[in-house]
Amino acid sequence: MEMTTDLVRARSLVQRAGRIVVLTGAGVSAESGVPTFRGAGGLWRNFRPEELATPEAFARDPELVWEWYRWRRELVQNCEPNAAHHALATLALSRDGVRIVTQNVDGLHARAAVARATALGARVDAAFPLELHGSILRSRCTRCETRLGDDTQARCARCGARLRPDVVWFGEMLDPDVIGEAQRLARNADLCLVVGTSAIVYPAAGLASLARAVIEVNPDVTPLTSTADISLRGTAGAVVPQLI
Ligand code: BJW
Ligand code: ZN
Repeated sequence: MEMTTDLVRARSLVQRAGRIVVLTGAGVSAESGVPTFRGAGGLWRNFRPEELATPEAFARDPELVWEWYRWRRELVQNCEPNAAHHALATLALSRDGVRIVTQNVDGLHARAAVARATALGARVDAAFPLELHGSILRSRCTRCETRLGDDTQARCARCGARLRPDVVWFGEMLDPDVIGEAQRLARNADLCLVVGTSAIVYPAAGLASLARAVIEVNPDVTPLTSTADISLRGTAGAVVPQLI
């Protein structure tokens, strides 16, 4: 991508912003090989994600839903963070006041954070994302508070109830502490950098409009495009490293 006027303006906005919230979606992981939800390759056995990522689907057919999640766990474990994850981790580690807030459940921001922090000899915390929709790498009990790392057992060792992926499905509340913290960060931010989200799923999509300025990075137009201060049409892996 050549240095367009928009890219030059966007770089200067990033440089001048004191506080930045980075809001990411599935598009940031597309170049790592993780399929997005709503684009080509988003289907699994002809199911749309909206048909499987719901409490109703899990109640109806937990084995089918688990099969989808096990397939996705294995897929993301065989993917690597890409240039966009690494650039964002570097930004968060190299400056105060930058926080990554992700809708993704794939753990790739956290893996990039560990890799960059190790390389820079920095503390990793600043680059760990707030995970709005949880993580497919964890399971949790459907009855008690038990949470587990990657695990294949079907039932909770403590209470015997069925385990489920530790993610937020449609119609479920986000963790109030997590969304509350994300909203506080966005309200105080000079800039929200929105990368690779269709911006149709709420309350995550509402975060951008809380910040003073918005830069969007997406190959396609989204509901945020018309109100964004700068809209950069391109892929995360190509644009984000040039921006930072
Ligand atoms: C690239 C690229 C490249 C491609 N580089 N970019 C207000 C109005 C209307 C409805 C609601 C509302 N408030 C709440 C709702 C209901 C609902 C909702 O938002 N529905 C809308 C769809 C209309 N929200 C909820 O249910 C939420 N809960 C809630 O609000 O509780 C209170 C409540 C309950 C009941 C009623 C009302 C209120 C929970 C939402 C949970 C979302 N969960 C999922 C699944 C997580 C687990 C899993 O992964 O299995 O989260 S759904 C799925 O969508 C996933 C994602 O995080 C999320 C967002 O998707 P994302 O990341 O934007 O991906 P895509 O695929 O949509 O887009 C990819 C983008 O990347 C595209 O734009 C591409 O162009 C781009 N791209 N390649 C950069 N290389
Ligand atoms: Zn339990």
